[in-house]
Amino acid sequence: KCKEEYRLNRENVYKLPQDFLWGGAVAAHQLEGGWREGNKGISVADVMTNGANGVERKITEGVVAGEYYPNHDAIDFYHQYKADIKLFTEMGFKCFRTSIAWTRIFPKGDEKEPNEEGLKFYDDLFDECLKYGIEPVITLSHFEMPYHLVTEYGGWRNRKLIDYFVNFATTVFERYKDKVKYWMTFNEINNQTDYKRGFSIFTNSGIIPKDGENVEETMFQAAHYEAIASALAVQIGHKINPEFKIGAMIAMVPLYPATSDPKDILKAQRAMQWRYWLGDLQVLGKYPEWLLRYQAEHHLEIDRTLEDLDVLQAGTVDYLGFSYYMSFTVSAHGAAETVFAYDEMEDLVRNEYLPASDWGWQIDPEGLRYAMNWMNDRYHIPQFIVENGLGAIDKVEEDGSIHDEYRIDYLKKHIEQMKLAVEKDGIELMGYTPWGCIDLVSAGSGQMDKRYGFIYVDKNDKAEGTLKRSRKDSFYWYKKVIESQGTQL
Ligand code: BGP
Repeated sequence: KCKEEYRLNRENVYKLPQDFLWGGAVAAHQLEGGWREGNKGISVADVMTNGANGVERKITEGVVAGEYYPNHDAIDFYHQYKADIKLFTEMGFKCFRTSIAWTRIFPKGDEKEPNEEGLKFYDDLFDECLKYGIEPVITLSHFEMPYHLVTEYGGWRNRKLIDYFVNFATTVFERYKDKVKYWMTFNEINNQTDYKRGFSIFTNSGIIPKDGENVEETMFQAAHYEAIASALAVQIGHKINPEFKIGAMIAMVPLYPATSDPKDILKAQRAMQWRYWLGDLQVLGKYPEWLLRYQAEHHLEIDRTLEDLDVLQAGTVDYLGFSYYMSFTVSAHGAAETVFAYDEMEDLVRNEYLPASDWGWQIDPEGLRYAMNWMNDRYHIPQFIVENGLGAIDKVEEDGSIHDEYRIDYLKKHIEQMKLAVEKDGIELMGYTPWGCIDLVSAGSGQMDKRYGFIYVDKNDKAEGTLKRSRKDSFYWYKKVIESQGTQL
């Protein structure tokens, strides 16, 4: 049957489908603001330290008086979303990816009854999108879990979190079942495999390491519970509306061997396995063999029941959402020049063939095609590029214009490779939503200066600015790209 469908749809297989989801992506805590409005509770993102100048961000014990947290008011999307969606419409968006702030629905995370004001906000937001024919694409958990779940339960190291997440997921699936079709469970769920950089484990799992704790074991435990919660949500979602498409969301950064030395090749292969086993849990519904052996060898005690393994099998995702910004290169001979303070297992080196952004992210459009093929060979399910883009400092000219040709160049080259992956390699791709389609607070730094948008927002790191929105050159460019179905780049 599958073959038959493939043959019948052949005409569409090798080009972007007519209903291709062009759009843009954001996350609630990075643009909404209104952090205490509508009975919203405090999320981990609301109490994170600043990460300017490469300092690692941490979850603090509450809000420090006198500190400024840009995400508390962010770009005020909470109040200005109607005008912003109008701008998205002007660009021709077919979809809009955002997240539901868990703390708007369950302010502390462990309540039984949801907060009606929060539910109403997203009703209005989705209605506004649908009014213009824009499909909402919704992430359930995007680095913004309730802070109370961290202080009271220790974050995702606690099995109880599964119930709280499932309650949250069920509530919003029920409420928006006729408004939202595309969902993702956890944003960049695999970031935490890089647990030695604390930021990823704080944001993904709300884990504040305790003295003497085996953080690796905690990471495996938290990730396991998240995978179970995700699998349960997939099953429940499909019951609530069989039309739902519920995806995984992984951070895709391909890891290349530095040379053809077989030692480099093995090291890069291992690094890929290490970063993507959470994809295996969500797409294949099972643990890879090497990981089970690794955990046993290191005497890591993971609470993992046979029933859990059945849940994983029964709750595999419909598609694979992923972010793509850059590639990494790995050497078995030690990192001569370290690119990031990173898990030493990966020993990253600079790739001499690739330029880098101002933040040191190595720009690699062909890596996108490579990554899509790698994932397709492994998973054979539809893909969705839900983040891609260039973070840069933009300059506003005297007449108010913003000439961001560097951003256009970045996106153009990535779209070219995305099209080759579809047209030449036959990969089924659902859509493309560049990150931060409107300027917002950076997740890595917690600041405004690293901008991704087609739409400029007048606000700086010191909270100065009018919040006025203006169209960058990339705005007009992307509008044409969508209009021409990606043929005019
Ligand atoms: C991804 C996150 C986003 C986003 C993006 C850019 O990891 O899913 O939330 O912020 O990266 O990162 P940054 O904001 O650090 O430039």
